[in-house]
Amino acid sequence: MLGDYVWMKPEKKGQFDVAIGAQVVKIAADKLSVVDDEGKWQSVALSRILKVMNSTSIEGMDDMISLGELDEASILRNLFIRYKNKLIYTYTGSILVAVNPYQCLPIYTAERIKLYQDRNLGELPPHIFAIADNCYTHMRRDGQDQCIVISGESGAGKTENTKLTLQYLAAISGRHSQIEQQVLAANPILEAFGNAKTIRNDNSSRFGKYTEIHFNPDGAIVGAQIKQYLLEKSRIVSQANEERSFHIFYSLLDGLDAGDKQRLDLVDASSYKYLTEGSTAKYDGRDDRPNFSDIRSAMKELVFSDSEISDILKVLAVILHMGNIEMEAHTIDHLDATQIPNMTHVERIGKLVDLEPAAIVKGITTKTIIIQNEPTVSNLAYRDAVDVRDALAKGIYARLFVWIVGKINSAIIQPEAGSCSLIGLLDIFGFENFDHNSFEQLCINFANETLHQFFFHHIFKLEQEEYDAEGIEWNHIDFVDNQDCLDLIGKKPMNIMSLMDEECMMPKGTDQTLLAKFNTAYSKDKSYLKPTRHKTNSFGIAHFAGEVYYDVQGFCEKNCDTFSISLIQLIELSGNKFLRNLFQADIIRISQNNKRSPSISVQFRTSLESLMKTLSLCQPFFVRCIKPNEQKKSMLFVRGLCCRQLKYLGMMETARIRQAGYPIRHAFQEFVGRYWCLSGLIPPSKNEDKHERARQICENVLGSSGDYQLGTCKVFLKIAGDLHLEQERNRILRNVAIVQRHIRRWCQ
Ligand code: AD9
Ligand code: MG
Repeated sequence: MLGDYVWMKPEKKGQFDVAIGAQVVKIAADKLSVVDDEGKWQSVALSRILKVMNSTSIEGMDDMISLGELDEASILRNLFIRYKNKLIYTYTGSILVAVNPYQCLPIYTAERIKLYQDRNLGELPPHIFAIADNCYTHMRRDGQDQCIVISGESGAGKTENTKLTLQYLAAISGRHSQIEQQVLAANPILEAFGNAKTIRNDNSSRFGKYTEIHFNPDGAIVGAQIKQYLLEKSRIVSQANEERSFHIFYSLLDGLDAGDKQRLDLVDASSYKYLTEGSTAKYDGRDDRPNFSDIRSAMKELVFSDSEISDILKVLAVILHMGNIEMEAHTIDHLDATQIPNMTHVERIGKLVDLEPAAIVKGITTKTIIIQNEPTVSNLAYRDAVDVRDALAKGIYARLFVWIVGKINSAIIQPEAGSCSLIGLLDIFGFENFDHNSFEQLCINFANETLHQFFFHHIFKLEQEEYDAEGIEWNHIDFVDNQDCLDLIGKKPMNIMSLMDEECMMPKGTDQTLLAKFNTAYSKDKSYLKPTRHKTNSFGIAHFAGEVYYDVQGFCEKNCDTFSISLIQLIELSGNKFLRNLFQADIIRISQNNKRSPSISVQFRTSLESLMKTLSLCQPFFVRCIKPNEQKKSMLFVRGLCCRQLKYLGMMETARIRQAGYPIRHAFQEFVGRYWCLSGLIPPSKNEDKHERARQICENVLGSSGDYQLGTCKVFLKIAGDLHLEQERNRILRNVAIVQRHIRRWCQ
């Protein structure tokens, strides 16, 4: 009918296959004119119209669960309609979906914080504050630890929502204590050292973070703990075009006063090779200078001593000078070697951390190996020397980052954490599938598979609870989760990660021999994809979020992460205690003749296992962040992009699990309003028992088909049941129209 909203098949084949909403504006014999959700006028054949839109989908709902039709199209449209109205938050039960607005909305004020305090979920419009408040209330009421798992792809808004949650918790538990200020002060430090500008996000977190906030029995914040995961240290030595290194370097160079700068022999960011690979030292929207004083004050708040701050600055300066050491290839006795023609930067490093320049040169241009208990020194070829220099810079920064997190933790830890309850906030990298994927993506995607399973089991449980609340009997549906994929990567014996570790131990292990082993070991594994003609050096994995191919180049080196003995020996020679301290564990390991530290994949798996154990003891809340466009623009919602994210964030699983049970649900009132004509010719009266009328309608039309069940508030329908009801309704309306036409003709 004119003015009706309908679902339409996508315009072209090959487009992402999700129906779009449209309003009918003109009706002709075999065509309809419609305006689709994107505002496009179209003249469409009737065959493109799928069905009339459920009333709940037209204006959108606060909670997806209240949508009468819960499928991919309606989930996507609901978010779109709300986003257009600047409603960026939407519930799916207690799961919060947050679409990045890319603009400051006036929804985070002190008044809003007050408004959301002590309110039930769903009482007020969806909001991150409501989730934070619910967590807090549950924790205080039940004494149970809570966690909020915030996920989404780069730039989707994880870190912003984490910060908002933290601010909310600090405000409502507010004692304005020093510890509260310290917990809040941790963030600017972590962002300075762990965040960077990337193509996807100007303030991208290059590490995963789990923050536990501890509360005493009165509900006041008494401490916190931060765990970090997998810092992207390769960023120290190279950045893609339009990207930067970690913010701290630019803040430091912009914010240091002239005296300090001179003491560290530093000049502008544009002079450092390690800072200019991406050709974007400056960019709109970021002022590095005031940022530096904020970082310093935050460090003071977290009791970093003056000498520690000074040592941190020295170490950062060392890294910058290191990148500027120029090297040249040459030969000694017909063998490849490397020389350093200009010693300026080497000398500067020597001065900063009290090292002999000659020792530095030896450390990065030669290699010491032990042959028959005798150390033997050989020269490194140019490329290898550059790699050693870069490894040293990366190794120093990675250890500095770990030290900083440890320092923050020592200031904010609650010594008697046992007597407290806690809320954990997980802000961790989303699923990644780039044109080129490597070892890091494998680790990140493994973490995402693990978290997906955790989420999946949770929504399954929620669905079960809805059926229980409505008194609906349903056979427990068999649902395949992603266990196979988890097994392949890191769980079953001889998994991908354990084969990688094995290869690290082999004297002749290479990336190629590793790939060959994978191909043999997993030839029959459905989740494993062999190299293709175009990707001969890669293997693929069928992840829950799609297939990803990983290039094995560099896998062994990245996984073993060995820091050469020569470099550790070089650090040992430094007169700077702070630097030596950063490498303490390595120095002890070498002195105990234990050459290997646990591989990166072992470390990552261990910390992931411990995280999952922690999360499983908490009541979880989930926040799924969506990036609506790639251009960081406000009010632009790209349907295909959002749909892809909804899929891999598992939001469509809610629909899938529903489809396996009773996917279509109507409140009795609404159901009777639409289908009353299927139970006689008398329209329902205001006070009539709608439950009884709904029962009559279902019995009349669906009989004992098993395509429906009546709950306490809703009718639950299978697709077939819904279709049958619609067909019957259409048939009756057609008949009524025919009768009306006859009557009109007879009256004329
Ligand atoms: V990454 O994986 O760390 O690269 P995140 O953390 O998911 O990513 P982030 O929270 O940093 O993304 O958000 C990216 C940018 O989007 C922010 O810098 C803000 O400019 C913008 N943003 C995100 N959420 C909001 C919001 N609720 N209100 C306003 C927002 N702006
Ligand atoms: Mg982030």
